[in-house]
This record gives sequence, structure tokens and C-alpha cells, in this order.
Amino acid sequence: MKKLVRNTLTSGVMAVAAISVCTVNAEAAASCPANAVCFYEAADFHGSMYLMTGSEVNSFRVVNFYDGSNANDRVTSIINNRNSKLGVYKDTYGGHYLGYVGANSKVGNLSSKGWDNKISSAYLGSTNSTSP
Ligand SMILES: [Ca+2]
Repeated sequence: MKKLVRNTLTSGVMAVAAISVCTVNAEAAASCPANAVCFYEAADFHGSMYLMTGSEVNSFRVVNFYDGSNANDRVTSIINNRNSKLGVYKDTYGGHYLGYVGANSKVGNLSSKGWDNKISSAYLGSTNSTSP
């Protein structure tokens, strides 16, 4: 009888722990710090993320998401918590302008703009291909 009680308690504790871990992960995936730009691998700010603290990414070919995988041509959602527009480009070093994410705004699925898994560079304050 004693053993049965202990097993039941252990299962209950483990179930609670599992729920807590899931909740923490979900919040971490969706959050982006103030004054940063966050690029997510999946739609609706899920999947792995890259946090841009500077004002540009010249080449996503040399940028990895937090999970260690390369971010080039894989960004699917973006949060822009900066006071500048974020210009995004299909090629590295500002080649082939795609469009911009407005200041302090976000795009939950880049496929709505035709940019899904296409971005190779990004510049704050730049909204065309001539001034990256
Ligand atoms: Ca993606």
C-alpha cells in the first residue's frame, strides 16, 4: 500500500513538471525582447529563433538559429521591436529587395507576402534595394 501511494505521487509530480516545461517553451518561442528584431524559423513566432541586436544582417548564410541550424532562406515569421522599418532582401548584402516589416510590428507568416524561406539579408531603416 505504501509503495502504491509513492508511485502515484511520483506520477503526479512528473505530470506537473512536464506541463510546466511545455508552458515555458511556448512563451520563450513567442517572446522577443524590447529593442530587438527576432527572426523565427516557423510561422506565428515558433520554431527556433535568431535575435538581431545590431542594425543589419549582411548574410544569413553565416547566421544560425538558436538550435544551431543555419537561418538562410528559412525565416518564416518576424517580430520587429525597433523604431525603424526592417527591409528584407532575397539575396545577401541587400540584393533583390522583397519589402519591409514596419517599425514596432510583426508578420506571423511571411508566406502572406511571398517571402517565406527566402530572406538572406536584412537592414533596419532600409526599405529599398539602393540603400541597404
Ligand atoms: Ca521556415
